[in-house]
Amino acid sequence: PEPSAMQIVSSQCVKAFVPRRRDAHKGDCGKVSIVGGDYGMAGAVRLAAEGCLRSGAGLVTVISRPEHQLIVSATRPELMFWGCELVDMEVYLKLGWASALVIGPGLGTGDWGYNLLKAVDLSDKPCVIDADGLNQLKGMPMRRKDWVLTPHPGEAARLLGVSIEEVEQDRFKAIELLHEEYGGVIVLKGAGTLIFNGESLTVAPVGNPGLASGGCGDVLAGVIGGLMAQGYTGMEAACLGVVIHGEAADLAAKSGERGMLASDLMPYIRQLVN
Ligand code: NPW
Ligand code: AMP
Ligand code: MG
Repeated sequence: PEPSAMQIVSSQCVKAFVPRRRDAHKGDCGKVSIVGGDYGMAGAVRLAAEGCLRSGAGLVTVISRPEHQLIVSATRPELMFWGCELVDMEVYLKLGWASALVIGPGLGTGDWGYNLLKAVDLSDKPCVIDADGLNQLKGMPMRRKDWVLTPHPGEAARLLGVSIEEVEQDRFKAIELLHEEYGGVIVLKGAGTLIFNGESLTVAPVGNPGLASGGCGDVLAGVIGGLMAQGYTGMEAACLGVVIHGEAADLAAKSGERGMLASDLMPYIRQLVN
């Protein structure tokens, strides 16, 4: 894409939100299944799921290791939970129930995560692929129009088989190559996040170094998935999601960038989608 044709999204676009319909019910505000959280990374899927709820999704189910039920349900009882040891029919039912899927936060790079990613692909639902979902994607013959991939420069480098420095030296080239290879909408994260769907290239000059802490990217994946489930296209959800996430960080940074946590974004995400 030509950098000169780049559009800029900022806080203006979050004003696009209209109030919920007065007769809305949870079933028509979007259902999302969020898949991830291998051993040691329950927090990633838990944060993505709360980001998703705070973006306005009506119902959110976490699919994770059975051992993670207590921590997820006890710390956010609004979430539903399905413990997955092996990918069986129940997992396909939980994926089929959703209007959009998010896979990757804390998914891990082992067989458990690989099999879940294959199940998400078979389910044929609009989806967000983040974190270890992207690491697992490398080498899989998958390419879709209706997915949003959210790599940070490290994940982008792995997907392209180049160094992080090469990605950062020419982020426009990197996002173009990622789109060529994988299709859909690519969100190349980092200061000045780029978003590209093969036609239009957008930059989001939002957010701040307070976001440079574990879990912030997981929240973004949940927000984008929540917006897709509420009817936004992948490109709309990616642009809106990145702006909401970055603006939330800018509001949270009023108490300081250093020491900001992914959880600190939640109340501001809610504020920005209303
Ligand atoms: P370097 O060499 O350190 O400078 P990984 P991860 C690079 C889960 N999490 N600009 C960075 O470079 C995730 O969801 C769980 C440039 C490094 O090489 C994943 O499933 C949490 N370089 C899993 O952990 C909270 C950048 O990328 C590499 C960059 C692994 O994800 C944390 C790091 O990436 C985490 O979210 C930038 N802007 N950003 C939990 N609470 O459960 C990154 N890099 O190896 O894919 O590790 O991103 O931590
Ligand atoms: P992850 O590396 O997956 O946890 O994602 C980190 C999130 O924080 C992404 O949305 C990045 O774009 C954002 N982020 C990290 N550092 C900065 C920064 N210095 N300025 C703006 N956004 C950032
Ligand atoms: Mg991440």
